[in-house]
Amino acid sequence: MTTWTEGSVATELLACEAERRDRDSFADEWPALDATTGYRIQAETLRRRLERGEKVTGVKLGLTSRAKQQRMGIDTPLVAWLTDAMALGAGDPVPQHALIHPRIEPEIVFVMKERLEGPGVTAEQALAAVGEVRGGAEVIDSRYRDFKFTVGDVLADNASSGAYLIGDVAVRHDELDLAAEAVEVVVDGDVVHRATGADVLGHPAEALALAVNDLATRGSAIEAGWIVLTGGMSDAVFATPGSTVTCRFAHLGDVELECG
Ligand code: 0L1
Ligand code: MG
Repeated sequence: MTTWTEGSVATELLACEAERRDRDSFADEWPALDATTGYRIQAETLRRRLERGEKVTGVKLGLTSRAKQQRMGIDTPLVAWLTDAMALGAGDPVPQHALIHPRIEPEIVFVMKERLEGPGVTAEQALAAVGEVRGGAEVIDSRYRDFKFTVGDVLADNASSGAYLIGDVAVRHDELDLAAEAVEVVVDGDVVHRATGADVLGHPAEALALAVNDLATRGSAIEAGWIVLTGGMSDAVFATPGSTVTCRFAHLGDVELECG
């Protein structure tokens, strides 16, 4: 049996990503891989991403809605990193050539106008640091077979990061009732999921506060200009090649992805 270390798990997960290879959870081979260890491995994979030239563009939360928690069987919200290598532009298709088994989920996105540093940040204080609110779509991917993982596994795997697309409609947070903002996930014309901002921890600003307070425990903050994906509002849908997935927000416009 392989004896895993934080460094060798980081190497393995980045190799799986580069080779589009999935693998089993580490649970059987390293039962002690808990959330704390997962975050340390995540920090090491970020260090290696930056070393190869990627730039941090922001932060993503995961498992902030009941729909996502129930699907993945984990009820702990996750915090992870976004880099410029994950950013998609309008009209870009899902990068199937680089991903293993991508799925798409709708997200409420904050663009930060001010630096935010925990601990002790409330949702109200967090919202005051937000410049713009946008709709978004995250293309999640997992290096674990069938997206089967423990909390330590998924944190080590940067919370299933893949790619993300931000919509082109921007509003100020005080122009919109964010808890009431509705989204439909439409696959080839059929609505398959519906959710609202309230599905994200009651209000997406609660997710932002959670992220910044959690990052503070590891000595990090959220910088001005960064984006924050507040977590899948609904369950994700498979990015089946040939299909089109639209995250249709009530006031934040359509965020559409061709699945390649
Ligand atoms: O694979 C997953 O679903 C874990 C990451 C969760 C992403 C999200 O809830 O936004
Ligand atoms: Mg997400």
